Amino acid sequence: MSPTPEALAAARSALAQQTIELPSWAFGNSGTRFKVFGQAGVPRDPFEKLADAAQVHRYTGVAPRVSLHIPWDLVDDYDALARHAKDLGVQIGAINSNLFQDDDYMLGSLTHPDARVRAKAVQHHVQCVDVMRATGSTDLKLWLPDGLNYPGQDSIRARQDRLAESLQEIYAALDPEHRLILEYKFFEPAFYSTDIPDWGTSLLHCLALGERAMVVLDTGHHAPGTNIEFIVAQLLRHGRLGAFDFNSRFYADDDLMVGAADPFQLFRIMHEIVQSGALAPDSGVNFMLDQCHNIEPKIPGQIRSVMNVQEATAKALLVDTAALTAAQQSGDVLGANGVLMDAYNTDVRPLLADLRVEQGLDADPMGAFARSGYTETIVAERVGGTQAGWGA
Ligand code: LRH
Ligand code: MN
Ligand code: MN
Repeated sequence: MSPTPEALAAARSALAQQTIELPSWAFGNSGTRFKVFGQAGVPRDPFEKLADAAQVHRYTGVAPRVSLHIPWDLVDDYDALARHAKDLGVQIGAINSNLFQDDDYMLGSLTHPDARVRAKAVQHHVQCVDVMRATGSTDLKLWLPDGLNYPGQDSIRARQDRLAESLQEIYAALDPEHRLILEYKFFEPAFYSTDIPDWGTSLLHCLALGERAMVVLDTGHHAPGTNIEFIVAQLLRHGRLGAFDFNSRFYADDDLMVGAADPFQLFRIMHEIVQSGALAPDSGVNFMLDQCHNIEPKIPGQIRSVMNVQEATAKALLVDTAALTAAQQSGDVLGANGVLMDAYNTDVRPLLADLRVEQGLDADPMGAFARSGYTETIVAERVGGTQAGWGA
């Protein structure tokens, strides 16, 4: 069944309000632990990363914020960086701390048995809060690489106690308008036991911290087969879904383009979002990308990811909620599933093309960017681009 004109109009106005945040590290050279591939024209500093991110916003109209990763995006003057962002028509989004590239953190950072190492890791976040003040960012994002490789290596329970204490110190350093958003991941770099392996652990720490602590769900951070939309629904019920790190995975934390591996999963996630009213700009859910890979050109890779999020969102908005609820209430299993699949199988590309034209954008962001000549310009002008961070 095709959607009614009213349903299309409602979807269009919701889509017009959607925003997606880009990661600065998507624009630098990156790769795997085997090899970082260099690409011509990649940014040489955070200012150029913002310039590239602004291109994604220019052609999609929905990506006005850029997350920074500290110290990958270290600059002398964050006020100047924020002004530069503003001049480019974007703003600084979440500030990501980095606890995974310092020798002192080999056995842990916020959970380390040595109080001096924990204090150093806490202090790093205090510096990140200064960056937030200078840039106007409101989200401090933490991902904890801490964990154990071997049973008995440290006390699992004592590490949770140390983590709770360290997080409290960080939370206390925030300003009232700041949030702490806490990411989880079930493995890597630790292989036996990870200190924040799952949404439950992240949520428990957030609940202990206070109302401005929220969970971050990175779609690549779960065991294969995990029902991610269930987690989304549960966190939304408790008002604790702070943000997504969207990307795709086939095997591990692959960080591939969003919606490339499993567009149906992305649709199911966005269905939960739409059903809970969490798409609204004031819902508190920050739709971020954490997509960063090594073989595709960076800016078009981000444009594709943004468009894939928009397509999944559009399909979720086209679910006939009244028909779905009626089918669910009457126990019509096939009917309910059919309503959902009808929406998923709708070609929403014309709807999104119309929306772009209405907003004064090109209907085809990939084509418009390719024709703009920006790639040729940066390839000619930039020599010696930086790495995204890994292996730097
Ligand atoms: C960890 C992670 C986290 C980091 C990013 C670079 O795997 O998802 O969000 O900050 O990768
Ligand atoms: Mn992530
Ligand atoms: Mn990750």
